[in-house]
Amino acid sequence: MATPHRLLLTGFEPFGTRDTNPSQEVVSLLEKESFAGIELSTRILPVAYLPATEWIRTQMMHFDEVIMLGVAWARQEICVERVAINLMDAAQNDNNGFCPTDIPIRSDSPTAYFSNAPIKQMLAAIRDTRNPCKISNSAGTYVCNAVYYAALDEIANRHLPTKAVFIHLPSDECLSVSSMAEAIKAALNIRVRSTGDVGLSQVGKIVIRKS
Ligand code: PCA
Repeated sequence: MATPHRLLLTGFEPFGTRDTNPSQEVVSLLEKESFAGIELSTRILPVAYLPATEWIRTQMMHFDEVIMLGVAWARQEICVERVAINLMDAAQNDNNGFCPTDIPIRSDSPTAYFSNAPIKQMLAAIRDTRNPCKISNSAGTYVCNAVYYAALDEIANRHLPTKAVFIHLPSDECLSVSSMAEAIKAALNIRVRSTGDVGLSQVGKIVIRKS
């Protein structure tokens, strides 16, 4: 029997003035389902820079693929994030009361990482579910970006085969949670294999050179 694809799916608890988070609701819908060939693990992360980034780093070595979800309330589409940047710059406190301004996530690490997952293929799978979606080139500078960055940094530092992607969900006023769950299910069913030929890119480093 083929070894199951070990997939970690994460969402976030509510934060700020909201008492729900669609990413948490999508994770709780999907964790009730079973997916052929996939060993699904789920986790709801605290909206707190330090515990969330520390925890995600400890997980990278245990999974073939990691799909992280969060909400971006102002967005109207499902956004497959291309890049994570080495910056914490919060417009509001995290749930631990931490509000960093212009602080690197890890001072000796690269400026940014590209996702090492086949984001265009994931986007196509989501588009096939007829939900609004796009590639986004900024995951922001709040906790979602920090978790994404920590995941890719850990993969790069340890030379892990794990594939990681972050997907921002829109407000549930734009799209129902069940539609979002259908879309994420489609992305998850791609089952990105580290040994397969679907990966379009390796973990990339962007180096800003001073001229
Ligand atoms: N969205 C926030 C953090 C948690 C979440 O769901 C963000 O975009 O950073």
